[in-house]
Amino acid sequence: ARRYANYQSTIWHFEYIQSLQSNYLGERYARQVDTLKDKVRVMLDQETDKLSQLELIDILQRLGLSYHFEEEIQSILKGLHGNNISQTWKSRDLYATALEFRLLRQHGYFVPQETFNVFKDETGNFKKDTSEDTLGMLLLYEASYYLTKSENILEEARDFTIKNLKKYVEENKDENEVSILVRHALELPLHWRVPRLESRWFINIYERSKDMNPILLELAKLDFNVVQSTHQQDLKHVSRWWSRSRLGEKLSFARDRLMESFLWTAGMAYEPQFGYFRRMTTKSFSLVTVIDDVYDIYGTLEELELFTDAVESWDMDAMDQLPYYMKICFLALHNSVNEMAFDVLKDQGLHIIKYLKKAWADLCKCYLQEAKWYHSGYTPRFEEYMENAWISIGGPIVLVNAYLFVSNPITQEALQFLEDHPNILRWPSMIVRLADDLGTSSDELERGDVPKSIQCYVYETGTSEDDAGKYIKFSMDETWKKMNEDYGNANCPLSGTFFRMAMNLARTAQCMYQHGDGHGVPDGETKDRVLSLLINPIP
Ligand code: F3P
Ligand code: MN
Ligand code: MN
Ligand code: MN
Ligand code: MN
Repeated sequence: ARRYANYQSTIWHFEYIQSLQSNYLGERYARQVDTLKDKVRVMLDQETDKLSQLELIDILQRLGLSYHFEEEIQSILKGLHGNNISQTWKSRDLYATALEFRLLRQHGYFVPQETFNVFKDETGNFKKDTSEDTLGMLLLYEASYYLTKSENILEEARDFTIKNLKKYVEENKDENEVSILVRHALELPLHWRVPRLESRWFINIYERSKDMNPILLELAKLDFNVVQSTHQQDLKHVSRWWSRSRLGEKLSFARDRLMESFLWTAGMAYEPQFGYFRRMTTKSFSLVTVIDDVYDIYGTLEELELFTDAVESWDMDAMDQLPYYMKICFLALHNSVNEMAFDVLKDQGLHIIKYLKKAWADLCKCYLQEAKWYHSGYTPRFEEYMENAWISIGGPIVLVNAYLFVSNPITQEALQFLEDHPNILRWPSMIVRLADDLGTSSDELERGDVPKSIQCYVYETGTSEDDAGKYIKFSMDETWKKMNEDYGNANCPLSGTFFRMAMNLARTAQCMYQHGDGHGVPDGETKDRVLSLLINPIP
């Protein structure tokens, strides 16, 4: 007897997506953006006060504008990182020190955690009076999330600031500018937030700020709307592919989640120059979602073995043995992936099918492992589960996409590096897996599925579900520390762009599953996000 999941059908239909029309497409607005950009460039150039420079960079980042000024920002930060400039501008100011620390680390410059020792007293605790500096606390809090595993000063700073900021919120229940920022920060630190979503939120806050600069605000709104219009073009493109594939109707047991898939890719890279990445990777997310349902819900174990063999061999002959629904699924995958590879072959002269098919075969093998565990009633140990589950979540496939569809030239060295499952694939994928398990496992278990991380942990240790949930969150936090550490590591053939996309994948997962199953359930929080990021321009 086959299972069904009773997933809701999609709320974003083909006709609706194709009917989207933005006023912001075209030359007129692009020229306005350019004019405003020039004005901001002058601001960056003429600002000589160090602190004001950093504040401007921070605002530009939060408004989603910094991608226009990467060179200018790099050169300012590089200048600050040089040791021989005078440090008096920040002297003993926590706010300035923490802001500089965060921006430098974010851009890959190493700053030692001991920088914050000046704010501690003889007993090694953070000084009492620092806790009265709310903005300083807030910035130290944001900085502390760049910590690596062994950085205990930052760990202490994080505990200390969380405690004091919570107290501040308790005592300031009214909505003032600072308390809104503090509450938002305590919900999730900046370092863990999805950039595009954060910008949409921050533009509104900035509009009401007493320090608001009208040029920055105007550019932020305009740029948001212009970029949104390019997202809509991507969306229309990939929705034509989805509609032609007819996967949504042919595999009626599976999730039809094109829009949600696109939201993931915009979370990973929203900048207009990554349109090709978004289009291709939305296909991959949608295919992952369908194929995952084949393995988790509809397929019999025998069918799943055949499907896995077919993907591994990448051979059309293997299709003959598959049932009709799997033929549709296999050929859709085969055609889509081959077409992506054909693009690369045309544009770069490189033959990459071997790498893509390996990534898909790895994924299917891990799906099959879970299906076998489920059908035999086996509960793995936590580590044993994770060793398979960080791949079965689809992280590696998505990140291989992130490399292939952004890089020119693609290098053999990087491809081989990625094939060996390096940590740069592992850590973000683990975070996606753990976040997904927190958001989806109760439904999955009810329906019948392999035990997920929480259940494996409960089974292995005998703790309560509650404690297991805490342990999962703790593991996510520990994984962020490892990711922070890797980010500072230079000897890797992948670019800063790739690292940022990898971290954004983890951030997007934390956001998608923040209030339950944001990928599977289309009309909750996710619908609001789609509307505010992809559909409605900022007035
Ligand atoms: C595989 C799925 C998802 C996870 C999607 C996330 C990606 C591709 C980074 C949607 F389609 O959810 P699900 O909860 O069913 O995955 P699982 O691995 O738990 O079956
Ligand atoms: Mn359907
Ligand atoms: Mn699955
Ligand atoms: Mn699933
Ligand atoms: Mn799940």
